[in-house]
Amino acid sequence: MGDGGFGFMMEELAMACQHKIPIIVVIVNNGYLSLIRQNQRYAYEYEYAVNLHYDGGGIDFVKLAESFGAYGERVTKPNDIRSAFERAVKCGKPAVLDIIVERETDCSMGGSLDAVREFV
Ligand SMILES: Cc1ncc(C[n+]2csc(CCOP(=O)(O)OP(=O)(O)O)c2C)c(N)n1
Ligand SMILES: [Mg+2]
Repeated sequence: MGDGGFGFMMEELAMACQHKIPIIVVIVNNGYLSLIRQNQRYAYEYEYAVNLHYDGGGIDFVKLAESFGAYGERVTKPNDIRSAFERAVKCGKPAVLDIIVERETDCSMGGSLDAVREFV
């Protein structure tokens, strides 16, 4: 899920820890509410209240995971994703992989299926 989306429901991680349910949360972390950022930029030509880095310092999802009693790991290189995922599987408890991605890559989007715009 996105970093913003994880913020909407991160308390569920505490529930998973309490009940020892070894889910793995993979965060695609661009430091933005990017769907909203894109919509603002392309539909309204402004950008407002969508930056989750808070003046350069983002939420530390690894520490957050650890504070709940879960396993946490940050990944910054694509080649490290597989081994991080293997460690998350092996740890036997709820885990969060905080995968850092490019901040302003645009995704396909549109107001209807036949009006989806691709950003290459
Ligand atoms: C509870 C809730 N609040 C607001 C929204 C509106 N919303 C849809 S996508 C989005 C941004 C999500 O950001 P992120 O999860 O970081 O994904 P990104 O687009 O950056 O990949 C928001 C706020 C929502 N879907 N659900
Ligand atoms: Mg995001």
